[in-house]
Amino acid sequence: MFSRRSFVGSAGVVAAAATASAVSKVAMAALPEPVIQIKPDTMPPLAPSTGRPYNPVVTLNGWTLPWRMNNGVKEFHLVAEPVVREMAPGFKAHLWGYNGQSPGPTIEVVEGDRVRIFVTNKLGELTSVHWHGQRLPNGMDGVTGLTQPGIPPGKTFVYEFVARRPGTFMYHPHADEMVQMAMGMMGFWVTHPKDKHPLIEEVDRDFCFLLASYDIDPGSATPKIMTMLDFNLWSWNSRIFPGIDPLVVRHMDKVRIRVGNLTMTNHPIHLHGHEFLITGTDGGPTPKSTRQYEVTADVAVGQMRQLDFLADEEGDWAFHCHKSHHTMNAMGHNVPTMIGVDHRDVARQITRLIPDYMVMGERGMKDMTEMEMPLPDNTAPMMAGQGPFGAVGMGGMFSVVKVRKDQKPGDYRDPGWYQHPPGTVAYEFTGSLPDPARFKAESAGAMPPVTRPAQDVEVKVRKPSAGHAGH
Ligand SMILES: [Cu+2]
Repeated sequence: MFSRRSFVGSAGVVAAAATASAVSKVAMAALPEPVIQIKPDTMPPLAPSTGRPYNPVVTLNGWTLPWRMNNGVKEFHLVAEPVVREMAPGFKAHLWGYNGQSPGPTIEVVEGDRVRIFVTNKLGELTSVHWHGQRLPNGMDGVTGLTQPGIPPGKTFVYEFVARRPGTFMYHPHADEMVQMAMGMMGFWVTHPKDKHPLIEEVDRDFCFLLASYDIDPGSATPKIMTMLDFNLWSWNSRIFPGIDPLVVRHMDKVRIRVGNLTMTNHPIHLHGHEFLITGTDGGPTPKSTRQYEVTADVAVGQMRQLDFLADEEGDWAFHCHKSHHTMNAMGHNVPTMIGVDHRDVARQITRLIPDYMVMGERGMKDMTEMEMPLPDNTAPMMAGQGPFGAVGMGGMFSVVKVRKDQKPGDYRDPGWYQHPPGTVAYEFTGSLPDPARFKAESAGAMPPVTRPAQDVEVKVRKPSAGHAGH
C-alpha cells in the first residue's frame, strides 16, 4: 500500500496514488495506480515504511517511485509516455519518459526483494524495459524480439524477478533502439543490501543521476534522434546547468554519488575539494584492493559508477563533467571561433542593415554569458548560471556540492552561497608588475637557436563552422 507517503498536496503531483484507506481489496487485485510527477524538483528521499529498512537515495531533480506490498511482493507501475521536461528554467523539451518525467522515477528495493513491475505503454509504438545489471530469468530481461515480444501501444506487461544482488543499476528500453533512449527513456534503480555488507559502507547522503545527451536545435523542443555524435545538450537527469539542483550535504557527512551513463560518449565526472573512492559499479561493490583515491571518475558508455567521499571541507565545490564541451548548452555549438578577430568595422556596416546583429566572442566566449542575447523562444542560453562573484560561464553537466556545518541531518534545501571566512578568497594583486624573466633569457637554452626567419610568422586558426563531431 502507498501508506508511507501520500503525495497529495506535494507540488507537481497530478495523479496521486490512492491512499492506504482508499485501496480496496478489489483494487489490490488489480494493478497499482500509476503515480505521476511533473515538477522537475528534487524530491526528498522516500523512506520505506514497508519491507526492510534502508537509507533511501535522493534523485537529482527527480523522485523515487512508491510501491505497494502485495502478498510479500513489491509492486511498481511504470507508464511509458511522451512527457514535457523542463531541462532548465525557460527551456522545455518534448521527450519520452515514464510517469510524467524523463528520466523516469528511481526504483529502490532491497536485496532479496520479490519485485513485480507493471509496464503500461502509452507511446505510439512498441516498447520494453530492460533491467540493466540485474540477475534475473532470461525472459524478464526486456529485449524486444529476443526475450519477449514488444509491449504494443495501449498494453501492459508484467516483469517479475528477485532483486538478487545489491548495487547501482538502471532501466531503459530495448525497443526501437536508436529512438527511445535518444528521446529520454531511462531511469535509475538501486538495490540496497539486506544486511550490513562488508563492501558497502553506510552513508549519510546518497545521490543518483543518469547522464543523457540530446540534440535539440535552438528554438525547437524535440530531440533529433538521428544524431550519433554531435549532441548539443549534455544533461544530468535531463536537466542542464543552471537547472541542476546542488548536492547539499552536512559537513563531515559520508556521501555517495551514483552515476550511470546512457549517452554515446564517456564522461569524466570531476569533484572539487575532496577525494573519492569508486566503491561500486553496475557489476556490484568493488573489491577494496581495487580502490584508490581519485578526483575524476570516467564513466564510459553504458557504465555506472558509485563514488564515496567524506565531505570534510566546507564550501561550494564545483562538480562537473571534465569535457569542456559538456559544460555548455546548445548555443555554443557550430559557431566559428572569433578570438582575436577584430570585426568592429564589419559589424558597424552590418548593423546598418540588420539592427540586431551581434558579434560573438572576440575576446573569448565568456562575454556571451553577460550579454542579453536575443534568443529564439524556448532556448537554453549557451552558458549561464549566476554565482556570488558573477557569471559562472558554464552549462550542461555542471552542479555544485554544497558542504555546510549548519545543514541539519536530512535537510536537502539549498543553503545559499558559501560565506567565505575573511582572507580565504583569491584576491587582486595591486603592486607593480616586474618584467617577465623569460624575455631576458630568450637566447639561452640547451642549444643555440637556428637562424630565425626575418619576420615572425603569424598563424591564424579558425575553426570550421560546419561539423562539430566527435566530442
Ligand atoms: Cu561529459
